[in-house]
Amino acid sequence: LPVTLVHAVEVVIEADGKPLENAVVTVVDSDQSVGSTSFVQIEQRGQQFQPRITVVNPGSQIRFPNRDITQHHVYSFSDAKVFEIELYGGDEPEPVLFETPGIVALGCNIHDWMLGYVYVTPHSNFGVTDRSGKVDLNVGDPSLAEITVWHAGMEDGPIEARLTDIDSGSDGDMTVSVTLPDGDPLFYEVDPLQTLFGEN
Ligand SMILES: [Cu+2]
Repeated sequence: LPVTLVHAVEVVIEADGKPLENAVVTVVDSDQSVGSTSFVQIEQRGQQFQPRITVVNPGSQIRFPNRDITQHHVYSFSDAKVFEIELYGGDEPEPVLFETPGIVALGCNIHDWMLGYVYVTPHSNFGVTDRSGKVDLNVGDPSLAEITVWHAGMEDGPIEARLTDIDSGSDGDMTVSVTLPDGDPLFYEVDPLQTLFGEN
């Protein structure tokens, strides 16, 4: 059997020269990898989706527990998943099944500013950038590895890049620059008064 060496690579995503949080980076596997299903949760806490970005493989289920005192009404009209959880409080609604690869935008009927995403990918190797724009990925041969990068503020779909084509920083980081025409829609502050009266 061939031996597959795995290399740890740190990828940095930036926009306008600044680190970009909440970007989804996937490794495009040439060997048709099949991801595994997971069972995760996206909380409604402080009148935000937490986390704002969740990445899963098809067949995964997501719970949407409400940790606030106020009720929420979570929905998506996206092609990859249409669903609605009507006004609910702290009780635990049924988990939602995500079967179709694609990008699912989450909203709340009550709180217009609440915005979140579920990114459903068939690839098993993915990550979401942290506040410093970084994500650690394991790849086979870095000179052959292809990645995709997506962020909610990007105008078109995910962009593709080869790790060899990416600027390599002085500390060995691979940096990908993306363009957000209208800024970062996921960088929003919750009204302090709303939080005061709405949060547990
Ligand atoms: Cu809400």
